[in-house]
Amino acid sequence: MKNVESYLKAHRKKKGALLFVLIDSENAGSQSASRLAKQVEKAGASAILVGGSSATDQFVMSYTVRSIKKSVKIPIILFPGNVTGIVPGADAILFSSLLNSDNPYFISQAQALGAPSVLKFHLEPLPTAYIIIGEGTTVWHVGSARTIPFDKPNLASMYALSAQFMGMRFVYLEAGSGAKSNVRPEMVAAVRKVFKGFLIVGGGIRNPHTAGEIVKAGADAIVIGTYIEKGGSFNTIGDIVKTIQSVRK
Ligand code: 1GP
Repeated sequence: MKNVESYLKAHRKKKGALLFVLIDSENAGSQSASRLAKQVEKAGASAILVGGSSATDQFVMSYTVRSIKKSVKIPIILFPGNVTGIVPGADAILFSSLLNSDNPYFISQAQALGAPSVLKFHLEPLPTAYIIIGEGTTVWHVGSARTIPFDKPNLASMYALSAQFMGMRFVYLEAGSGAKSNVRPEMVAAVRKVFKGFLIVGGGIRNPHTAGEIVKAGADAIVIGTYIEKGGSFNTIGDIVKTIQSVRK
């Protein structure tokens, strides 16, 4: 797909809010990944993210991307946890800087190392401020996050405003895969107040109610991974899509 950013913005406008589904190539075999992608596309997902902070096997990831690509029309967006998350065959990449990391590697060094591959593989870079909320998750550990407590919306909004000033067009508020708590709507609302770009929220979202509250607070897209990975129902995914679309319309 050409111009994923325009596609996302147009769909967001048309549908109200979008669901992205995260497929961790390390946990899903490529066969089941493509089956899963087909089912979530049918349930109304607008994009598939492939990656995660513990998905480090490039061969498996590349194979997974290619097999998903054959099964769905919605864009495949890489969601790399490191330079090893950059593989050919996807449509775009969340070209992210982990703004609240204590390790400069995750803020700008991995990006410099990975940029030539993004160019070589013709991946559309979506400039993303990645902000980690809460602690105890894999991404929190791997990314050396100076984490933002769930009850400090102001801190998140400061980072989001800096992202806005630095010209980033996407912000991703991340509670972490399988997080016990999701990012609170109050924090989403605080970020929405200052950030004009495309706002993604993920981590620990498992039901239509939570998804709806997060979208009502201002998210443009929510991300769901663990719920589906653990065999969650596709009917619930359909309900989540319906809920988030109706909230914003
Ligand atoms: C993780 O935000 C995504 O990077 C999705 O989180 O796996 O908890 O749905 P879950």
